[in-house]
Amino acid sequence: MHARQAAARPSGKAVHDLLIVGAGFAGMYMLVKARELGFTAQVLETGMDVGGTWYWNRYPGARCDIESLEYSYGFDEALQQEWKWSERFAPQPEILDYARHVAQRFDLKRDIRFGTRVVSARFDEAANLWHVGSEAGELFQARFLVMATGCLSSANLPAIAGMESFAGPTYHTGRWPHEPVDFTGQRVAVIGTGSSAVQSIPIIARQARELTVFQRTATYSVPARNAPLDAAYEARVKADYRGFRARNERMPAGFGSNLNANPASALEAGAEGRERAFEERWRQGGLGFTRAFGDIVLNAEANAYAAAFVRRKISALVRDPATAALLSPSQPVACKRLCVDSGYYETFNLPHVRLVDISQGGIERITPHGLVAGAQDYSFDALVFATGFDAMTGTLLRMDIRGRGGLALGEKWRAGPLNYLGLMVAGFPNLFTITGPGSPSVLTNMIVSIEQHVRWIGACLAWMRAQGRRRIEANASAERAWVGHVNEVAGQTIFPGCNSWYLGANVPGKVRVFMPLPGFPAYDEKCRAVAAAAYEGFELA
Ligand code: N01
Repeated sequence: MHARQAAARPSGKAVHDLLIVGAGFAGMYMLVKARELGFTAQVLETGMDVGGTWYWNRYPGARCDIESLEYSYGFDEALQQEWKWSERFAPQPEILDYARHVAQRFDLKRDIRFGTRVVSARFDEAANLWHVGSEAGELFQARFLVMATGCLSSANLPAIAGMESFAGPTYHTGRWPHEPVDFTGQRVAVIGTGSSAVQSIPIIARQARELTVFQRTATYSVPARNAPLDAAYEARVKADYRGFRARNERMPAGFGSNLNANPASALEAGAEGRERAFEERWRQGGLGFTRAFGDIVLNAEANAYAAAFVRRKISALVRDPATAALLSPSQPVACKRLCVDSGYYETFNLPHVRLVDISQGGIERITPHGLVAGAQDYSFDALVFATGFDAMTGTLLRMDIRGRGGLALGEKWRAGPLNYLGLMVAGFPNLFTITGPGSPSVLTNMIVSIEQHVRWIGACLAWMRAQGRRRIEANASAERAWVGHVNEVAGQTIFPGCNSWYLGANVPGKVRVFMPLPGFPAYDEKCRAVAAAAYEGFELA
């Protein structure tokens, strides 16, 4: 696979060097990187535009909870200098504009086929080629296949009896219509209280005549304190953007070097010290809340102090004590992904908003005019599923991916995802997953993890070309050891201690395995060491 050979096989012809599935931030940067290295690449994307998660998640109030100066590409100095964010936390339309800007700036769309859903991929051992099929029956071929399919891209729509019978419109937050949805004067129901619900509920409540929220598990949320982006802060960051990015990459979650993380233990701070620290973080807003002390996600007792603080805040914010109690979670804080809101708890003070506890029996059935839960009949005009995603593995497993000997990925992952570094799967040569399970991915700023993976894959492909290697595959024993390592690291945190989507617990029947790896810097170091040792843990041919 030489650049010169690549030039003789222009994109769009029979065999590409790379097929990249997905045109979100991962797929777009993978395309930039492939071109930079002189490889031909074709991106296949289900949607009709770039943006991935920001193309699909158009629900009211959708915005990023990583600060906008960080939730953006760092690979190109001119790009990061020229783009101007308007707010501390960017809203979805602005992030989508940014993705389109990147696509235009790097002329990406000529190598992206939109409206092309990949449904199958089969490795041809004799030819060292991946044969990839689309829903429309088209076939594509490439030497390498890169799954840039996102961690939260397969909507989780619960199978509730009577689903089809509801007479009004239904929506899923992750598949929101492209045309505006107006709930003015309507009775609306929202099922779910995760991040998407927490962001959309206050906005839907402003329009709806009546809003009923069906809650299975109460969620912790901290205020965003969103505001126009501070110009002086922006100037300071842009004066040394590279340094800022590098400092963020040394943070455990790949973001927030500006948050002054306190390494001290919450156990040693004393009651007053803890209250002061939590209060200060609450005032600042955002995910920096968990940086109040160094052990909030590591020690159950430290975590309990933080959790109790948020519960006290909920009691102070919500006037009706019964509603406040219902909104107060019992699991450790940040065990399920911490939410960041603008007026979530306060919304339940509005006279036309009510909260229904479905923690015991769930929803019994959907009816033509609403639903039945706890033997009670609820009526509404529109139904919003804010029920999340089949995270991390869902999108990959919905495709029929077959490696050596026709081995199906679904079969290989029957007991949970097995791979090495979250990047490659034994038995599936020349197939890379960007931010796959077993990598820090969803526990980090996704763009930091994406850029790290794309750099690693690009360097690996360039190295293989230089070495005359045509095939790379994770070694089965390296893979087993890696999955053990992920479990061990996760076991040292509070993360596996509740029914989160990190564990697949939100999808009925999904194997319960903790999928992401906590700790970006150590992981990045490991990936570098593997590459420096001629891709130790991989088999090359
Ligand atoms: O999904 P979720 P999400 N019956 O899985 C409930 C990212 N994100 O779309 O907790 C009744 O968190 C479920 O209940 P339970 C972020 O990483 C980021 O909100 O499983 N209820 C839960 O309350 C986030 O974590 C941003 O008991 C059912 C809710 O639905 C991730 O995406 C914004 C149910 C689902 O919550 C996913 O967030 C939005 C059923 N059958 C999303 N099934 C930002 O950047 C599920 N639920 C801010």
